[in-house]
Amino acid sequence: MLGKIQPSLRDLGLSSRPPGNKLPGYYHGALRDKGWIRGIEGDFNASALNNRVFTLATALQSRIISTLNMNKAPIHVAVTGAAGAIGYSILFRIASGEVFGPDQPIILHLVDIEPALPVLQGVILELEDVASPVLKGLVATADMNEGFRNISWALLIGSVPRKPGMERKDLLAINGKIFTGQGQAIAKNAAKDVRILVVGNPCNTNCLIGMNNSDLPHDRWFAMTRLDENRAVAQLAKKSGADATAISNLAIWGNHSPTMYPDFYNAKIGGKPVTEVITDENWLKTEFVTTVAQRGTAVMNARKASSAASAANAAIDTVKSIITPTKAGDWHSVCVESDGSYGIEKGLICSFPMRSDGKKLEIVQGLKIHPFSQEKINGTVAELQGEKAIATELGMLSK
Ligand code: NAX
Repeated sequence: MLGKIQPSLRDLGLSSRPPGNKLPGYYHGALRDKGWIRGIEGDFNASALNNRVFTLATALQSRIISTLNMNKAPIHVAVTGAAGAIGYSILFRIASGEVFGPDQPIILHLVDIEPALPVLQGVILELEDVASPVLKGLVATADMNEGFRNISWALLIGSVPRKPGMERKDLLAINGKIFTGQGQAIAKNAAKDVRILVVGNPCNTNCLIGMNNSDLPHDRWFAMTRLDENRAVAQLAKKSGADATAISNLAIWGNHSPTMYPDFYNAKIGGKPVTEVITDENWLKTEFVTTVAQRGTAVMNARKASSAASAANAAIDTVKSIITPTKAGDWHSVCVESDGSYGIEKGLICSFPMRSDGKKLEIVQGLKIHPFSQEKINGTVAELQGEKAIATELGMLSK
């Protein structure tokens, strides 16, 4: 029988993984010492290092987290394109508590189009089968008002993929319409604190369209270049032999497209400038930039499907880096509305080096831009300006 149970595992000083082989005693000891369990001595005999006890300890861990959830109000999180490939990867990680914390109850809104609803039913069955301690409700719908009601986060992933022979303008004409409607529906239905991450391509301009068709403050709108950042980090780690965690200050500038620019001149490996560690500057300017730019195509050619798990992972990294204070001196890539920093046209949704204090994001100021970088940034910004012109021509940017 369980007695008084209140705190989180972190409060107990417990990691989810007990150190060494002190499995049962580890949970039991800490819980008993703090007086948070009583009357289960028989089952928690610390000398009985056997599976039965560990299973019970693990069950207790879930139970504690589950009980804790009652203290916080649930947040509603919408994922569009929930029946798609990225949706299938991201939903289970959100449901695990990884993104918003193990003590934050979540109500997931799965939004997709009508024909995808039967598939969504299967996703719901599997989400139920996770028996997640944080997942407190599921809404599956093709109705945007219902889909965005009370949400604090919208991950706008759903969109129509580019087909062979389709121009960027054709894609914008189709997907822009989706984001016009979604921007309006989010503004009408979401919670006051709502924040929106656009993943569906062309994500920068879709974000611009959504933002311009809603009355929400513009600093709530983000688009995703974190996958490009992660790809760049992986390439630098591979080339230098350093661990991925040693790579810092890697910003993507511009558009999420092959024109994006991974700014290796301002990035660091183990605290040193990248160009001091990887002295082959020609490799950095050519092969490195091209590999990152063409990575999506490489995945597509090999998998015969576009990046999904790594894209879901990048979306999770993006949300976490928005809601968590950035490590001192570091930054991450997020596309936000340009305020004119670095001479980039005001109002474009552009990827910048960004820092967060856990609540608000800011563009990192004062970075020295190498002439090679400047040329690349000019190119990718010109592409964003072109997309904005098309969206304007299609009537998607006038309120
Ligand atoms: P899928 O084709 O597997 O899934 C898309 C889902 O969106 C489908 O279930 C579809 O029914 C749904 N959908 C279509 N219109 C919708 C609407 N109006 N409302 C709600 N749902 C709608 O694509 P997936 O691989 O999941 O990719 C989704 C999007 O992410 C694509 O636009 C893709 O280009 C984009 N990506 C963006 C990345 C980035 O870094 N920003 C990287 C990965 C990915 O390429």
